[in-house]
Amino acid sequence: MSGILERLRKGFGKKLVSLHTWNGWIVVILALTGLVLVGGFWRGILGEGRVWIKWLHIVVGIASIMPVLYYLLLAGKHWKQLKDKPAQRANVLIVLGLLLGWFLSGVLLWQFRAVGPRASNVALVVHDLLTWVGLPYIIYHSLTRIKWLKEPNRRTVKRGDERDAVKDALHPAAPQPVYTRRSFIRGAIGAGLAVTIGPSFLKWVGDSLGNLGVGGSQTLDKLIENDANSLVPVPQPLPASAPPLGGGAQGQFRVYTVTPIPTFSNDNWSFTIDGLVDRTFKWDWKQFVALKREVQVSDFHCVTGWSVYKNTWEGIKLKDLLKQAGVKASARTVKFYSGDGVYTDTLSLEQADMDDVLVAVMHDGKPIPSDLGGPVRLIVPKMYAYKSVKWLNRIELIEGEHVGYWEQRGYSNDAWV
Ligand SMILES: Nc1nc2c(c(=O)[nH]1)N[C@H]1C(S)=C(S)[C@@H](COP(=O)(O)O)O[C@H]1N2
Ligand SMILES: [Mo]
Repeated sequence: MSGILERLRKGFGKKLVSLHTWNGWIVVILALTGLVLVGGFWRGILGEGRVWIKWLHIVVGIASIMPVLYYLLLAGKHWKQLKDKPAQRANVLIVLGLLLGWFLSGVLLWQFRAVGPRASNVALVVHDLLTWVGLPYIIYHSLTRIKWLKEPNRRTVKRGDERDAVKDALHPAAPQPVYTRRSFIRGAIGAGLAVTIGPSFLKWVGDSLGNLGVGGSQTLDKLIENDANSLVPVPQPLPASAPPLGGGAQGQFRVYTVTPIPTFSNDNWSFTIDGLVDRTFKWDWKQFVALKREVQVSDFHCVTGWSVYKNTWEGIKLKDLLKQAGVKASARTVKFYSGDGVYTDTLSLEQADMDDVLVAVMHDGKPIPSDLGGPVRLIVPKMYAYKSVKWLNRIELIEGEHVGYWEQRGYSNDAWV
């Protein structure tokens, strides 16, 4: 009888151990793929490979519910076993909470189109928050449970230990270690994590409170408030822009840039159309804001999965600019330059002829702030936003082809949403 019980108990223990191992590997895969997905560094190196990593993250993320469900089947018994171990019970609850939270927010992110921008923005903040809290917790949990740390006896100096008493007698001045080696290493691991992750964590908390829209679209307001550009005159919105025809953008822009954010004033800003055109133009700001603008409402999609819906953009139709300059018959490609000196992209002449491609000057009735590519950025609603060159200041008509910044790094040249 007791033999059977013993065997059952052992089987149960084995199940828990293998569950723990599986879960550990799933967390490792999700953590690595997740960090690669948010890291700007990897964005550049991986290019299109990112799409695969994203799918791996989603598929493994969905699969991660299996060990949780399996555990829940065993949970009653395990819970009883942990009756006298409150720390272990707390650990179980924390880990379950993390896994379920990651899973649920992850599903919302995966289904961001279906659930809409508000839910997916909240989900992103929750997913990030759990990662910021959960990952250090799990790293700490794993590091402090490495085997040799669990065998402290040889390394621990215990008060009242006879040998120590003798030692103390022989060397009365010898300092008494206050901490055991194990607690020292735990403390060091904790402090190391706090120092390496702490500052970014605090910055992230600030940013995400803004992203949650505490007090309206605070982040956008803040970006506008912190506009580093100083161009006069300030463009005046058309009636369709103020109040914005689209009713105000829904969602939050993530500020993306591959360079430091450039700053413009009347002295260093101009807008050029050149290359294979009949008439080359070089406008200064005053001339440029006098050009005829139009208003459009459109959605903005980054390939990395976030969108901002119902933006009311005001600007000059690319089509009109090209008509004004007169495109030569030998031209095939429209090349866009950013004032950051690095970023470029292209459209074919046919794509550039689409009615909704806009050289935008205003967003929701206000000048586009420097962080979001102001004073002038390109908007190509039917394509992913990497086509939307920020700080646009030159359009060149060229004969051949040109491979844009992200296209050189693996993104498709046709960026249709
Ligand atoms: N000059 C420049 N333009 C750019 C980028 C950039 O890094 N530099 N990033 C592109 C990408 S990938 C996206 S998603 C959008 C992001 O616009 P936002 O920073 O205003 O949110 O700008 C696009 N245009
Ligand atoms: Mo993007």
